[in-house]
Amino acid sequence: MIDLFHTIRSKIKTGARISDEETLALFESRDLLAIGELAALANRKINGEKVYFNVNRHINYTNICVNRCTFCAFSKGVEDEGCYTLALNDILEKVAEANAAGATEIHIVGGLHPDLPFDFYLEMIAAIRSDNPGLHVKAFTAVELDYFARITNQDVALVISELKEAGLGSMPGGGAEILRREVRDKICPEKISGERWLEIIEQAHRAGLKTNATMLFGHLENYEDRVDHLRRLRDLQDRTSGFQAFIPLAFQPDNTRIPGAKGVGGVDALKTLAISRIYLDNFMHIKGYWVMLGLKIAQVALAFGVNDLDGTVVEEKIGHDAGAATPQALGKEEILDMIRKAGKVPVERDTLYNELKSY
Ligand code: V47
Ligand code: SF4
Repeated sequence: MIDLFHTIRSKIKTGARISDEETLALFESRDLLAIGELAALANRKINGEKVYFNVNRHINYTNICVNRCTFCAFSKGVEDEGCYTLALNDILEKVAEANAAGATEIHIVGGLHPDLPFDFYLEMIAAIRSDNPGLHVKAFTAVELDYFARITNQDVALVISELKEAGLGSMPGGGAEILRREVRDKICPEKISGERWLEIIEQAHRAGLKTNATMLFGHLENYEDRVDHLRRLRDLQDRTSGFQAFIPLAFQPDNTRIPGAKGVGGVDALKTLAISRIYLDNFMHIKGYWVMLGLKIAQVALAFGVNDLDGTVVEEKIGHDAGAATPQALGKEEILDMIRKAGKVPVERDTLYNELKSY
Protein backbone atom coordinates (compact mmCIF):
# COMPACT_ATOMS: atom_id res chain seq x y z
CA MET A 1 0.00 0.00 0.00
CA ILE A 2 2.79 2.40 0.88
CA ASP A 3 4.23 1.58 -2.54
CA LEU A 4 0.88 2.36 -4.18
CA PHE A 5 0.64 5.79 -2.60
CA HIS A 6 4.29 6.48 -3.38
CA THR A 7 3.81 5.55 -7.06
CA ILE A 8 0.68 7.63 -7.41
CA ARG A 9 2.28 10.62 -5.74
CA SER A 10 5.16 10.53 -8.23
CA LYS A 11 2.70 10.16 -11.09
CA ILE A 12 0.75 13.22 -9.96
CA LYS A 13 3.97 15.19 -9.61
CA THR A 14 5.22 14.26 -13.07
CA GLY A 15 1.84 14.44 -14.78
CA ALA A 16 1.68 10.70 -15.54
CA ARG A 17 -1.66 8.90 -15.54
CA ILE A 18 -2.80 6.45 -12.91
CA SER A 19 -3.93 3.08 -14.21
CA ASP A 20 -7.30 1.39 -13.70
CA GLU A 21 -5.64 -1.21 -11.45
CA GLU A 22 -4.16 1.51 -9.24
CA THR A 23 -7.53 3.24 -9.14
CA LEU A 24 -9.25 0.05 -8.04
CA ALA A 25 -6.59 -0.41 -5.35
CA LEU A 26 -7.33 3.12 -4.11
CA PHE A 27 -11.05 2.31 -3.86
CA GLU A 28 -10.16 -0.83 -1.90
CA SER A 29 -7.78 1.00 0.43
CA ARG A 30 -8.90 2.03 3.91
CA ASP A 31 -6.45 4.90 4.11
CA LEU A 32 -8.87 7.73 3.45
CA LEU A 33 -6.47 10.45 4.55
CA ALA A 34 -3.69 9.22 2.26
CA ILE A 35 -6.13 9.20 -0.68
CA GLY A 36 -7.38 12.66 0.24
CA GLU A 37 -3.87 14.03 0.45
CA LEU A 38 -3.09 12.78 -3.06
CA ALA A 39 -6.31 14.32 -4.36
CA ALA A 40 -5.50 17.61 -2.67
CA LEU A 41 -2.09 17.56 -4.34
CA ALA A 42 -3.64 16.86 -7.76
CA ASN A 43 -6.20 19.60 -7.24
CA ARG A 44 -3.67 22.16 -6.04
CA LYS A 45 -1.66 21.67 -9.24
CA ILE A 46 -4.73 22.57 -11.32
CA ASN A 47 -6.71 25.03 -9.21
CA GLY A 48 -4.45 26.29 -6.44
CA GLU A 49 -6.55 27.33 -3.45
CA LYS A 50 -9.53 28.56 -5.48
CA VAL A 51 -12.98 27.09 -4.96
CA TYR A 52 -15.63 28.02 -7.50
CA PHE A 53 -19.36 28.51 -7.05
CA ASN A 54 -22.06 30.27 -9.04
CA VAL A 55 -25.35 32.01 -8.43
CA ASN A 56 -27.86 29.82 -10.20
CA ARG A 57 -31.37 28.44 -10.11
CA HIS A 58 -32.55 24.96 -10.94
CA ILE A 59 -35.89 24.54 -12.72
CA ASN A 60 -37.46 21.12 -13.31
CA TYR A 61 -40.14 21.77 -15.93
CA THR A 62 -41.97 18.47 -15.34
CA ASN A 63 -41.65 15.40 -13.13
CA ILE A 64 -43.71 13.27 -15.50
CA CYS A 65 -41.40 10.71 -17.07
CA VAL A 66 -41.89 7.68 -19.26
CA ASN A 67 -38.66 6.08 -18.01
CA ARG A 68 -39.20 5.46 -14.29
CA CYS A 69 -35.63 4.59 -13.27
CA THR A 70 -35.64 2.58 -10.02
CA PHE A 71 -33.29 5.02 -8.23
CA CYS A 72 -35.46 8.03 -9.07
CA ALA A 73 -38.01 9.28 -6.52
CA PHE A 74 -38.71 12.40 -8.57
CA SER A 75 -40.51 10.91 -11.55
CA LYS A 76 -44.27 10.32 -11.72
CA GLY A 77 -46.76 8.91 -14.19
CA VAL A 78 -49.38 11.15 -15.84
CA GLU A 79 -52.10 9.86 -13.48
CA ASP A 80 -50.04 9.99 -10.29
CA GLU A 81 -50.75 12.31 -7.41
CA GLY A 82 -48.12 15.04 -7.24
CA CYS A 83 -47.29 15.03 -10.93
CA TYR A 84 -46.79 18.45 -12.48
CA THR A 85 -45.77 20.27 -15.63
CA LEU A 86 -44.87 23.93 -15.42
CA ALA A 87 -46.50 26.35 -17.85
CA LEU A 88 -44.14 28.60 -19.79
CA ASN A 89 -45.30 31.61 -17.74
CA ASP A 90 -44.44 29.90 -14.46
CA ILE A 91 -41.02 29.07 -15.81
CA LEU A 92 -40.46 32.65 -16.94
CA GLU A 93 -41.55 33.92 -13.53
CA LYS A 94 -38.99 31.70 -11.78
CA VAL A 95 -36.31 32.85 -14.21
CA ALA A 96 -37.20 36.52 -13.63
CA GLU A 97 -36.91 35.98 -9.86
CA ALA A 98 -33.51 34.36 -10.36
CA ASN A 99 -32.34 37.17 -12.60
CA ALA A 100 -33.40 39.74 -10.03
CA ALA A 101 -31.49 37.80 -7.36
CA GLY A 102 -28.27 38.04 -9.37
CA ALA A 103 -28.25 34.59 -10.97
CA THR A 104 -25.99 34.06 -13.96
CA GLU A 105 -27.23 30.57 -14.82
CA ILE A 106 -30.51 28.69 -15.13
CA HIS A 107 -30.15 24.92 -14.90
CA ILE A 108 -33.12 23.19 -16.52
CA VAL A 109 -33.86 19.47 -16.64
CA GLY A 110 -37.02 17.40 -16.45
CA GLY A 111 -38.65 14.04 -17.00
CA LEU A 112 -39.37 12.58 -20.45
CA HIS A 113 -42.92 13.86 -20.90
CA PRO A 114 -45.15 11.72 -23.14
CA ASP A 115 -47.00 14.65 -24.76
CA LEU A 116 -44.98 17.85 -24.75
CA PRO A 117 -43.84 18.68 -28.31
CA PHE A 118 -40.23 19.60 -29.11
CA ASP A 119 -41.42 23.16 -29.79
CA PHE A 120 -42.20 23.53 -26.08
CA TYR A 121 -38.49 23.16 -25.29
CA LEU A 122 -37.34 25.43 -28.10
CA GLU A 123 -39.84 28.11 -27.08
CA MET A 124 -38.87 27.81 -23.43
CA ILE A 125 -35.19 28.42 -24.17
CA ALA A 126 -35.90 31.19 -26.68
CA ALA A 127 -38.31 32.99 -24.32
CA ILE A 128 -35.91 32.79 -21.37
CA ARG A 129 -33.12 34.20 -23.49
CA SER A 130 -35.20 36.94 -25.01
CA ASP A 131 -36.47 38.12 -21.58
CA ASN A 132 -33.02 37.76 -19.98
CA PRO A 133 -30.30 38.06 -22.62
CA GLY A 134 -27.51 37.98 -20.01
CA LEU A 135 -28.51 34.65 -18.46
CA HIS A 136 -26.77 31.43 -19.44
CA VAL A 137 -29.16 28.52 -20.01
CA LYS A 138 -27.60 25.18 -19.11
CA ALA A 139 -30.24 22.62 -19.94
CA PHE A 140 -31.14 19.04 -20.89
CA THR A 141 -29.18 15.86 -20.39
CA ALA A 142 -28.18 13.47 -23.17
CA VAL A 143 -31.22 11.41 -22.10
CA GLU A 144 -33.57 14.29 -22.93
CA LEU A 145 -31.75 15.01 -26.21
CA ASP A 146 -32.17 11.41 -27.29
CA TYR A 147 -35.88 11.65 -26.43
CA PHE A 148 -36.28 14.87 -28.44
CA ALA A 149 -34.62 13.15 -31.40
CA ARG A 150 -37.03 10.24 -31.09
CA ILE A 151 -40.22 12.32 -30.76
CA THR A 152 -39.26 14.47 -33.75
CA ASN A 153 -37.82 11.61 -35.77
CA GLN A 154 -34.70 13.68 -36.29
CA ASP A 155 -31.02 13.06 -35.91
CA VAL A 156 -29.70 14.19 -32.53
CA ALA A 157 -27.23 16.50 -34.33
CA LEU A 158 -30.19 18.47 -35.68
CA VAL A 159 -31.83 18.58 -32.25
CA ILE A 160 -28.60 19.99 -30.83
CA SER A 161 -28.32 22.64 -33.52
CA GLU A 162 -31.95 23.75 -33.09
CA LEU A 163 -31.51 24.02 -29.33
CA LYS A 164 -28.30 25.99 -29.81
CA GLU A 165 -30.09 28.30 -32.21
CA ALA A 166 -32.83 28.85 -29.61
CA GLY A 167 -30.17 29.93 -27.11
CA LEU A 168 -28.97 26.83 -25.26
CA GLY A 169 -25.58 27.67 -23.74
CA SER A 170 -24.33 24.36 -22.35
CA MET A 171 -25.52 21.05 -20.88
CA PRO A 172 -25.49 19.60 -17.38
CA GLY A 173 -24.01 16.18 -16.74
CA GLY A 174 -27.01 14.11 -15.66
CA GLY A 175 -28.20 10.80 -17.03
CA ALA A 176 -24.79 9.11 -16.97
CA GLU A 177 -25.63 7.17 -13.77
CA ILE A 178 -23.23 4.21 -14.08
CA LEU A 179 -22.39 3.72 -17.74
CA ARG A 180 -21.85 -0.06 -17.62
CA ARG A 181 -24.73 -2.08 -19.09
CA GLU A 182 -25.00 -4.68 -16.30
CA VAL A 183 -25.73 -1.93 -13.76
CA ARG A 184 -28.01 0.09 -16.06
CA ASP A 185 -30.10 -3.04 -16.71
CA LYS A 186 -30.89 -3.07 -13.00
CA ILE A 187 -31.27 0.61 -12.13
CA CYS A 188 -32.56 2.21 -15.32
CA PRO A 189 -33.52 -0.44 -17.87
CA GLU A 190 -35.53 1.98 -20.00
CA LYS A 191 -32.90 4.67 -20.15
CA ILE A 192 -30.53 5.10 -23.12
CA SER A 193 -27.39 2.96 -22.96
CA GLY A 194 -24.11 4.22 -21.60
CA GLU A 195 -22.72 4.07 -25.14
CA ARG A 196 -25.55 6.28 -26.43
CA TRP A 197 -25.02 8.74 -23.57
CA LEU A 198 -21.35 9.06 -24.54
CA GLU A 199 -22.18 9.35 -28.24
CA ILE A 200 -24.66 12.20 -27.68
CA ILE A 201 -22.29 14.03 -25.36
CA GLU A 202 -19.55 13.68 -27.98
CA GLN A 203 -21.87 15.21 -30.57
CA ALA A 204 -22.72 18.07 -28.22
CA HIS A 205 -19.00 18.71 -27.65
CA ARG A 206 -18.35 18.63 -31.40
CA ALA A 207 -21.17 21.16 -31.86
CA GLY A 208 -19.36 23.48 -29.45
CA LEU A 209 -21.47 22.88 -26.33
CA LYS A 210 -19.62 22.33 -23.08
CA THR A 211 -21.14 19.73 -20.75
CA ASN A 212 -20.55 18.23 -17.35
CA ALA A 213 -20.46 14.54 -16.47
CA THR A 214 -22.00 12.88 -13.43
CA MET A 215 -21.75 9.49 -11.76
CA LEU A 216 -24.54 8.29 -9.50
CA PHE A 217 -22.82 6.16 -6.85
CA GLY A 218 -23.72 4.19 -3.75
CA HIS A 219 -26.56 1.97 -5.06
CA LEU A 220 -25.91 -1.42 -6.72
CA GLU A 221 -22.61 -0.71 -8.44
CA ASN A 222 -19.22 -2.01 -7.33
CA TYR A 223 -15.79 -0.38 -7.45
CA GLU A 224 -14.99 -1.93 -10.86
CA ASP A 225 -18.13 -0.29 -12.27
CA ARG A 226 -16.98 3.08 -10.96
CA VAL A 227 -13.51 2.68 -12.47
CA ASP A 228 -15.05 1.64 -15.81
CA HIS A 229 -17.24 4.76 -15.70
CA LEU A 230 -14.28 7.02 -14.98
CA ARG A 231 -12.23 5.41 -17.75
CA ARG A 232 -14.89 6.04 -20.38
CA LEU A 233 -15.20 9.67 -19.35
CA ARG A 234 -11.43 10.21 -19.37
CA ASP A 235 -11.23 8.62 -22.84
CA LEU A 236 -13.97 10.86 -24.22
CA GLN A 237 -12.41 13.93 -22.67
CA ASP A 238 -9.11 13.05 -24.39
CA ARG A 239 -10.95 13.22 -27.70
CA THR A 240 -13.09 16.35 -27.20
CA SER A 241 -12.00 18.41 -24.15
CA GLY A 242 -15.69 19.28 -23.90
CA PHE A 243 -16.28 18.38 -20.25
CA GLN A 244 -16.04 21.10 -17.66
CA ALA A 245 -16.79 19.43 -14.33
CA PHE A 246 -17.17 15.90 -13.05
CA ILE A 247 -19.88 15.52 -10.41
CA PRO A 248 -20.13 12.35 -8.33
CA LEU A 249 -23.76 12.27 -7.15
CA ALA A 250 -24.27 10.53 -3.80
CA PHE A 251 -27.35 8.30 -4.09
CA GLN A 252 -30.30 9.31 -1.88
CA PRO A 253 -32.34 6.20 -1.08
CA ASP A 254 -35.75 7.36 0.23
CA ASN A 255 -38.82 6.59 -1.89
CA THR A 256 -36.74 4.73 -4.45
CA ARG A 257 -37.08 1.15 -5.65
CA ILE A 258 -33.47 0.02 -5.18
CA PRO A 259 -33.62 -3.11 -3.01
CA GLY A 260 -31.87 -2.69 0.36
CA ALA A 261 -30.85 0.85 -0.54
CA LYS A 262 -28.87 2.80 2.04
CA GLY A 263 -27.42 6.27 1.91
CA VAL A 264 -23.81 6.94 1.03
CA GLY A 265 -21.52 7.23 4.07
CA GLY A 266 -19.09 10.09 4.55
CA VAL A 267 -16.04 7.90 3.95
CA ASP A 268 -17.32 6.57 0.63
CA ALA A 269 -18.36 10.04 -0.50
CA LEU A 270 -14.96 11.58 0.27
CA LYS A 271 -13.05 8.64 -1.18
CA THR A 272 -15.04 8.74 -4.42
CA LEU A 273 -14.60 12.48 -4.86
CA ALA A 274 -10.88 12.21 -4.12
CA ILE A 275 -10.24 9.26 -6.45
CA SER A 276 -12.17 11.04 -9.22
CA ARG A 277 -9.84 14.02 -8.82
CA ILE A 278 -6.76 11.82 -9.06
CA TYR A 279 -7.99 9.72 -12.03
CA LEU A 280 -9.60 12.41 -14.20
CA ASP A 281 -6.42 14.33 -14.90
CA ASN A 282 -7.99 15.91 -17.98
CA PHE A 283 -10.96 17.40 -16.10
CA MET A 284 -10.37 20.86 -14.65
CA HIS A 285 -13.12 20.70 -12.07
CA ILE A 286 -14.52 18.23 -9.56
CA LYS A 287 -17.83 19.45 -8.22
CA GLY A 288 -19.02 18.59 -4.71
CA TYR A 289 -22.78 18.89 -5.18
CA TRP A 290 -23.80 19.93 -1.69
CA VAL A 291 -27.46 19.01 -2.21
CA MET A 292 -26.63 15.28 -2.30
CA LEU A 293 -23.46 15.30 -0.17
CA GLY A 294 -24.80 17.32 2.74
CA LEU A 295 -23.24 20.64 3.68
CA LYS A 296 -20.69 19.24 6.11
CA ILE A 297 -19.29 16.58 3.80
CA ALA A 298 -19.31 19.07 0.91
CA GLN A 299 -17.20 21.44 2.99
CA VAL A 300 -14.76 18.74 4.11
CA ALA A 301 -14.55 17.58 0.47
CA LEU A 302 -12.70 20.83 -0.26
CA ALA A 303 -9.71 19.16 1.45
CA PHE A 304 -10.21 16.02 -0.69
CA GLY A 305 -9.71 17.41 -4.18
CA VAL A 306 -13.03 19.18 -4.75
CA ASN A 307 -12.76 22.70 -6.21
CA ASP A 308 -16.37 23.58 -7.04
CA LEU A 309 -19.52 23.65 -4.93
CA ASP A 310 -22.15 24.25 -7.66
CA GLY A 311 -24.37 27.15 -6.66
CA THR A 312 -27.28 28.61 -4.81
CA VAL A 313 -29.73 26.18 -6.55
CA VAL A 314 -32.87 27.76 -4.93
CA GLU A 315 -35.38 24.98 -5.62
CA GLU A 316 -34.21 21.38 -5.75
CA LYS A 317 -36.52 18.45 -6.32
CA ILE A 318 -34.58 15.40 -7.55
CA GLY A 319 -32.50 14.88 -4.39
CA HIS A 320 -35.13 16.11 -1.97
CA ASP A 321 -37.84 13.79 -3.30
CA ALA A 322 -35.36 11.02 -2.45
CA GLY A 323 -34.79 12.26 1.10
CA ALA A 324 -31.87 14.70 0.83
CA ALA A 325 -31.70 16.49 4.19
CA THR A 326 -29.97 19.62 2.85
CA PRO A 327 -31.70 23.00 2.51
CA GLN A 328 -33.46 23.90 -0.75
CA ALA A 329 -31.19 26.85 -1.34
CA LEU A 330 -27.96 28.38 -0.10
CA GLY A 331 -27.33 32.10 0.08
CA LYS A 332 -24.13 33.45 -1.41
CA GLU A 333 -22.93 34.37 2.10
CA GLU A 334 -23.41 30.79 3.29
CA ILE A 335 -21.35 29.44 0.40
CA LEU A 336 -18.63 32.03 1.01
CA ASP A 337 -18.56 31.08 4.67
CA MET A 338 -18.28 27.35 3.90
CA ILE A 339 -15.35 27.94 1.55
CA ARG A 340 -13.51 30.43 3.74
CA LYS A 341 -13.81 28.23 6.83
CA ALA A 342 -12.25 25.42 4.79
CA GLY A 343 -9.22 27.70 4.32
CA LYS A 344 -9.86 28.22 0.60
CA VAL A 345 -10.43 31.22 -1.64
CA PRO A 346 -14.00 31.59 -2.93
CA VAL A 347 -14.40 32.61 -6.56
CA GLU A 348 -17.76 33.34 -8.11
CA ARG A 349 -17.78 32.02 -11.66
CA ASP A 350 -20.15 31.93 -14.59
CA THR A 351 -21.21 28.65 -16.19
CA LEU A 352 -18.16 28.56 -18.46
CA TYR A 353 -15.79 29.20 -15.53
CA ASN A 354 -15.03 32.80 -16.34
CA GLU A 355 -14.14 34.32 -12.99
CA LEU A 356 -16.63 37.02 -12.00
CA LYS A 357 -15.45 37.94 -8.52
CA SER A 358 -12.89 36.77 -5.96
CA TYR A 359 -13.59 37.21 -2.27
O1 V47 B 1 -29.36 12.34 -13.79
C1 V47 B 1 -31.76 10.88 -9.62
C2 V47 B 1 -29.55 11.93 -10.26
C3 V47 B 1 -29.32 13.61 -11.74
C4 V47 B 1 -31.32 10.39 -7.55
O2 V47 B 1 -24.20 19.24 -14.41
C5 V47 B 1 -30.22 11.09 -8.07
O3 V47 B 1 -23.89 20.95 -13.09
C6 V47 B 1 -29.13 10.95 -6.06
O4 V47 B 1 -27.31 15.68 -12.99
N1 V47 B 1 -30.15 10.25 -5.51
C7 V47 B 1 -29.75 15.02 -12.03
N2 V47 B 1 -29.15 11.37 -7.34
C8 V47 B 1 -28.89 16.01 -11.27
C9 V47 B 1 -27.67 16.36 -12.05
C10 V47 B 1 -26.88 17.56 -11.70
C11 V47 B 1 -27.03 18.16 -10.47
C12 V47 B 1 -26.29 19.30 -10.18
C13 V47 B 1 -25.44 19.86 -11.10
C14 V47 B 1 -25.30 19.25 -12.33
C15 V47 B 1 -24.41 19.84 -13.35
C16 V47 B 1 -26.00 18.08 -12.64
O5 V47 B 1 -29.72 13.30 -10.41
C17 V47 B 1 -29.91 12.49 -12.53
C18 V47 B 1 -29.58 11.32 -11.65
O6 V47 B 1 -28.29 10.85 -11.92
N3 V47 B 1 -30.53 11.34 -9.35
N4 V47 B 1 -32.27 10.29 -8.52
C19 V47 B 1 -31.26 9.96 -6.20
N5 V47 B 1 -32.24 9.25 -5.66
FE1 SF4 C 1 -36.98 9.96 -15.65
FE2 SF4 C 1 -34.59 11.04 -15.24
FE3 SF4 C 1 -36.00 10.10 -13.15
FE4 SF4 C 1 -34.95 8.37 -14.92
S1 SF4 C 1 -33.79 9.78 -13.55
S2 SF4 C 1 -37.05 8.34 -14.12
S3 SF4 C 1 -35.11 9.53 -16.84
S4 SF4 C 1 -36.56 11.82 -14.46
